Amino acid sequence: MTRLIITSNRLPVKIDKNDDEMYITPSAGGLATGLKSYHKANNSVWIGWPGIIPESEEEAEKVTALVKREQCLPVFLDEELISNYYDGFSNATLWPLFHYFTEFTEFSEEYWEAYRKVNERFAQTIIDNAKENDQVWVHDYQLLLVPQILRERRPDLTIGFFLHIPFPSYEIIRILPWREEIIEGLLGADLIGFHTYDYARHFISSVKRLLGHDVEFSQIKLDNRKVFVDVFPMGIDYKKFDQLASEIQSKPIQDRSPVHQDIDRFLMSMPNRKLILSIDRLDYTKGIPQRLKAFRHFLQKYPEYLEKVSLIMLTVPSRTDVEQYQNLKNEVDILVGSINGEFGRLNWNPVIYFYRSMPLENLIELYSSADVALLTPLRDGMNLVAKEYIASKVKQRGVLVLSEMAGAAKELGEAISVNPNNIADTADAIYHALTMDDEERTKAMRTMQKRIRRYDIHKWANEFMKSLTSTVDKQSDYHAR
Ligand code: GDG
Repeated sequence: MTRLIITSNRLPVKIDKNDDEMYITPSAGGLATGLKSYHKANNSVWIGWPGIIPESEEEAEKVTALVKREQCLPVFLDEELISNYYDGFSNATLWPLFHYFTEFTEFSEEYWEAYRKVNERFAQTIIDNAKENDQVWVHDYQLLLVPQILRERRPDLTIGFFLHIPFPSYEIIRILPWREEIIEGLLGADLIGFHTYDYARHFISSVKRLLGHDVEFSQIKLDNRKVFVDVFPMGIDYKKFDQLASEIQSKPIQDRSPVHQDIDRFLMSMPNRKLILSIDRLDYTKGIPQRLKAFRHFLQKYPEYLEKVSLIMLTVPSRTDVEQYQNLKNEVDILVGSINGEFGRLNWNPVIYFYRSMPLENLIELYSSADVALLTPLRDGMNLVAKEYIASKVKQRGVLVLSEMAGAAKELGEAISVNPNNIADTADAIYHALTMDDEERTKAMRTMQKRIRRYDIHKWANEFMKSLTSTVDKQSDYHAR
């Protein structure tokens, strides 16, 4: 029986330490929560970093024992590797470059060496634990070199790779000093998956131009095998959001959580009060300053909404050791302060700003209460928040304003689409969302719900795995010719 090994930078669980006691908690984030049920149901093994640096052999053994109960195996990293591989090459080189932020992209041999070393360590852990003919599913930009290392040392394995962020155009990727190594790393896979057709197209064009391989119908022809490239737009656990949102909404007001009661009080304190919601990691790709400027423009242009509308902005701390993230935090703090200072009243803040994460229950309360979701990334591989908002709108009372730069925009044509760099247009889109008639709003939401419900996270994982499995036969046809 072939088994599946999943690997990603982070495990779906993380280990924390309180005094001397270690405990295990689920990791947040779309990939972890989404794939976890697939992982459990299919008896796979998940290999990744457990989120802690053990201080002794004994501690490392404890961590291993704890994560093993969740069918996980740890890859340990020390402080220096985390700084150069994770904060460095992953988040100060690949992340900005792949999101078209060339001005933030750092090139450092030291980062690159650490990246190679960690990819090697992940691959070796997989090799040490893989049985003959196992399947391996590698995730995301932190592990681009893993497929090739596996291919060289364990050609018996079937290797799939999925990229969660955009793959940029050739003109961007060519800037990278290690561009050939990165593409060759990926070509170790049998199947490479992307969220959208455009990312797949950019990848194929880079393969042709940088390495000169022949490509026929999304199949890259190497000397002795083919690499299959395909599109798998990641979905969410639709049922979970739909069910939790129904439960939350049917609770009597007095039984609701404190956060939910605050939201209720806010909405009921004045007739026709409205809430606009945005949720994202505090990341420069998410277009947070542009969104705030658009909201300010909206308040200037449509003063009838003063005191009537607030923007609840949940920004989750992220990569706080990287300089650009610290600068962004300052910029956002200043903008929020200046908007609230300019327009606020004693009993009303235009922007309600949280810089922290919240439990899922509160997230769903926010989704289900918000009249508008304003999601305006400058670049985003997919954007699962948009899909979660849609799934939580059990009564279809909500409008999605979505950046055309998010991968999700390709599937959500009924959303109000904006170019997030166009501040005036985004302000008008907010107005349009708030004034949309009931029928139009319900129809758009229903159509999007139908689509997102059908292609959910389970379907996504199953389709990818089905495709990966089918590459085995296709490869042997290729050999036979
Ligand atoms: C990358 C790509 C791609 C957020 N705040 C809280 C919280 N979240 C959860 C959301 C959602 C996830 O985090 C965020 O997912 P996104 O897709 O929106 O964005 P990234 O983190 O940038 O993810 C992205 C994704 O990978 C998957 O391929 O879509 O383009 O950049 O699930 O619900 N969860 C909780 N509290 C919070 O405060 N519990």
